[in-house]
Parts: sequence; structure tokens; C-alpha cells
Amino acid sequence: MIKIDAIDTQIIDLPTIRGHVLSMATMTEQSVVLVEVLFSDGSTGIGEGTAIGGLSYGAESPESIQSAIETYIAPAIIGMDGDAVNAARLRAQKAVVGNPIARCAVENALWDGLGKRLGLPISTLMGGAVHTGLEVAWTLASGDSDKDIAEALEMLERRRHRQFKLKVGKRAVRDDLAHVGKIKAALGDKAVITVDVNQAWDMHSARWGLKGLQDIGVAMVEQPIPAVQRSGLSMLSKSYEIAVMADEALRGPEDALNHARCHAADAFAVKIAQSGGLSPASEVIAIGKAAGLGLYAGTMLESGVGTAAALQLFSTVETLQWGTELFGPLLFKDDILTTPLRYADFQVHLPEGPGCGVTLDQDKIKFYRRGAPRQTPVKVSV
Ligand code: MUC
Ligand code: MG
Repeated sequence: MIKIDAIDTQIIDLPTIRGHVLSMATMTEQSVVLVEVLFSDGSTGIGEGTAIGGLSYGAESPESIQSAIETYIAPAIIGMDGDAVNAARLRAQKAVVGNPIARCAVENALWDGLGKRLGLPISTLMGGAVHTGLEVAWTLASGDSDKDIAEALEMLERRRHRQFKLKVGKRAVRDDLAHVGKIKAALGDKAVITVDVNQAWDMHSARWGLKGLQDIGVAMVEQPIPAVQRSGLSMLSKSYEIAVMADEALRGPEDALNHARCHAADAFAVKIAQSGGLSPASEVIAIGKAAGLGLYAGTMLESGVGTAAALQLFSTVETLQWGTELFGPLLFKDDILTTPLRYADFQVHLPEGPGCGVTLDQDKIKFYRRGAPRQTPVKVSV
């Protein structure tokens, strides 16, 4: 039997290409928790966990992800059968309540190790990809309407993105609507516009907000009100034609079922990290699909490792009505993979190769590792 021998973690801090302005935080860097599982036959598997804006987005931070893995998940699964991904993830779930991002990072590394030992991509282990490329949206969040318009036009010109998600909720509703309206007017029918409020509106603001967004021609609005207000979300999705998407509210299959049951949303932003791994995310997908809801592959702004893991799963899903936002690696000034993921023709492409299909560039990891002296200039690809 190939055993799980050890689990190593490290945090790397990657600068973003510009300030990423969300309703609850402005990101100038992303802290990535890299996980490496070492197996008794000498093979390894990698995974990644990220939070957004420290502890301002959810209940996990990079530091808590690292600590949950090192202190609780590793001792619970070391010595177990390395090929038994389900047994190990279920043991981790028993040892650790909540903390889905930490559990996801370890589960991804177990899948990666298994795929690499078998010489097969994770998507093949899941029955096989039905897509080699997926439509990929970009988030416009510079905090400035004109800069966002210039950024969108450039992306359209380069054929990199034609769906744009606008981050709102920091300003007054009236100002947000003016911002969104200006961008929509500049882009016209050349692009699909969606909006993410990241829970910032109360019900009253959301009513005005959704009405205004609908009149502007925005296609979909993501998590307009707090995640705990499921009946409020249900009311909003029934009151307007604009599609309402649940994001922060979906922390696994139980939340998905509770939302589907009362049609709290028209669509699910499915995130492998928020769901607790590829396997529970596939359950969220199944629930959404069975309920007739639209599906969207969401991101926690992971770098290439987590994004590749997500791609392995979402490439096996027949229809993602809202596409994906698996653009994480493009938000950073540098890429930490030996071969970056390929973005072309408005799609992100499934990497070939076993496991999650990607390899870390160890020089970059050393450079961006938290606490590392940064004297060596590295090539920064923008
Ligand atoms: C979120 O709430 O969706 C995803 C894309 C982005 O820009 O922020 C994240 C978080
Ligand atoms: Mg969101």
C-alpha cells in the first residue's frame, strides 16, 4: 500500500497587477497556501488554498488554512492509503468541522498524487472531460469606471474575455448604478455584463439595485445580500427577470440543497474551495443541475494550481450556463507554474498531463515564499 507520509505547507504572497477593489477589501496581493503531500513511494501531489482579502471575505485566512492543515488535517490522515482519496477526505472532514478551503487544498493534492501515479489527468479519473476549453469571464474592479472600460476593450481586442463581472457594493447604490451604466453603455452588445455585490446590500438597497441593474441590461447579479438571508435572496430572484446567483451562501451540498429547495437563486457559483473539494463541489453541481439552476465555475482567485484543479472538475460538466471565472492566475504579476495555463479565444484551456496537469516553478516559489529575502530580480510576466 502507498501511504500518505507527510504534508508540507507554505504561504506565498503574489502581487496583483492592479488593486482589485471589492465591497469588503481592496487586494494588492494574494496569499496562496501551497500544499504538498508526500507519499511512501516517493511520489507527491500538490494543492492550493486561498482566501480573499484576509479574513474579510469568509471565515478562513491563509494563516488559518495553513494551521488547520498542519495541526489537524495532516495528523488525521498521515499513514492512510494514499490511493484512497475518498477515505482520506472523509477522515479530514470528520477531524475538521468547517474550514472547507483547507480541506479542499489537501483533497486536491491527494487527487493530483493519484493522477500522477496512474499517469492520468484528474478529469479522466472523474470519467473524462467533455470540454477542452471553457468560456472565461474577467472581473473589472479597478475602482474607476474609465479604467475598467479601457481594460474591457483591451480584453475584447485580445479575444481574452467577452464576459465581464463588475464588483459593486462599496459605494451608494445610485453611484454603483452610474458606474455599471457607464461601462454597459461603452461596451454595448460586445460583452455580457454581470455584477457581484459580495453581500454588501440590505434588502431595500437590493430592490433598487436589482431594478436598476435590470434596466441597464446587466445579465446576472451575484450574492446581492448577506449569505445568511436565504429567504431574502429567494424573494429577489422571484421579483426580477435579472438572474440572481448564490455564491458566498454555498458552502457545500447542504447549502446547495437548501437554496434549490426554495429557489433562493437562479444560478450557483460553484467553487471547489468553498464546497470543500472537488468531490463535494461535484455534489453541488448535481443539485444545481437537478433543480434546473444555471451553473457557473467560480474562483477564490487561486493561482495556477487551484485553477487547474477546478478546470479538471468543470471540464467534466456538460453545461455551465454562465461559463467560468477561472482567471485567477491572470490577476497576478507573475505566474508560479513552469507552463502557465493557456487563455485564448475567450477560453481557459484544460492543461494536458497527469493529475491537475501543472508543475510549480520552484525558483518562483522560493522568491515569493513569505519571509523570503527578495533580492534576486525575477522575470515578471504581466
Ligand atoms: C467572488 O466573490 O466571486 C471571484 C472573482 C473575483 O474577482 O472575486 C472573486 C470572489
Ligand atoms: Mg462572488
